[in-house]
Amino acid sequence: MFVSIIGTPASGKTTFFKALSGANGNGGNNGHPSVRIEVPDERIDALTKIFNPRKTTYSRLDVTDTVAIREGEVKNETLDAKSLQQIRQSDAVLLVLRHFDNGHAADPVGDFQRVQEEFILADMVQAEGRLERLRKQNALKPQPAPQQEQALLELCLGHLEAGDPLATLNLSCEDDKKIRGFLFLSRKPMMIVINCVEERLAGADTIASQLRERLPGHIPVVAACGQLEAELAAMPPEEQAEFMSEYGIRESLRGRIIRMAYDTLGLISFLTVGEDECRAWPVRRGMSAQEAAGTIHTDLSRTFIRAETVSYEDFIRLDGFAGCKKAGVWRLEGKGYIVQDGDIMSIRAGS
Ligand SMILES: Nc1nc2c(ncn2[C@@H]2O[C@H](COP(=O)(O)OP(=O)(O)OP(=O)(O)O)[C@@H](O)[C@H]2O)c(=O)[nH]1
Ligand SMILES: [Mg+2]
Repeated sequence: MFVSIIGTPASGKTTFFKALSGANGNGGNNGHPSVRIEVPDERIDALTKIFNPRKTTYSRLDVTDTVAIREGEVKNETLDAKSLQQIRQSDAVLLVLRHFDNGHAADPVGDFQRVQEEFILADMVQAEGRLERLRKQNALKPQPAPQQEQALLELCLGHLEAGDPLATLNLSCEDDKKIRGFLFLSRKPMMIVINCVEERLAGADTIASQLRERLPGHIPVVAACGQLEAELAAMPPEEQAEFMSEYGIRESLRGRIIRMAYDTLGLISFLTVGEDECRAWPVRRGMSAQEAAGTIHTDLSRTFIRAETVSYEDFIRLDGFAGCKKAGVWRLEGKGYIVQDGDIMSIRAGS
């Protein structure tokens, strides 16, 4: 899963990136604007103690810093096509809104609206370009699939022209899949961080509720002080607790963002265990056992027979697989089984 940090110039994107990557802390970024964060998971910690595997692997979230979206940039797509492309390719975006003065007064709500407008404009350009080709093609030689695509894009364009982001357009699952290929910006799952100076942190709730009134659908909003969080992330772990209590930070930003990202992306984790490896695998909620097997290895999806399944809670409560079998909670699930968060699975596959 791939999250891009975006925002207006000097809003604190790189500062938050450092807070998330632990700047000097884990040496993760080394000046590279992309970092892989491990998702803490107490279940994996506990299973590692039980199985003592050669390797422990947590779920990971890839976070990438971007250069600013500057006025005009997105519209004519001349200046920074690269960063635009990066946003298009990401699974979700984390929008940083500046709520500290830096010569220009802070206007987080206005900034949100400007970013949203730029996304809508860029999507209009994209939809119009494709529609132009489709209309010509359909006028010459009408065929069902391109005609359906034209109708769908016209629906999208109408929505955009009314000033609404595509995130608020209700589509059938099938149509949703079809338009994913266009990588529309205004349909990307979004999370928001209001970047406050310390003394504004307490008042940030007002901004958050003003924003929520303008937000389409469910966009989570949190407030944080980027500078404090970046300092915190760069500290040795033994100093972090004291710093956090001194500044009233209850949970590190990294933990909050990871939870928000899981929520926004609709992710859950299933687990695999053994002497070789204990591992958490992130999958989308609603995924079938067969699809989930494919995230381990594409071949496993093709050759899938059954998934040996037990919930983490049962596994702990009943003291392992033997206890689960005895209690009748150890299951052999078929292809269509919908994977649940915390399922411990072992895939039986043919050749
Ligand atoms: N007062 C205050 N300043 C901050 C905070 N976060 C970032 N800054 C300052 O704002 C400036 C820009 O921060 P960056 O993190 O580089 O912002 P950016 O969005 O990455 O900037 P560009 O990549 O140039 O668009 C720096 O001088 C930071 O020190 C904050 O929470 N409070
Ligand atoms: Mg930057």
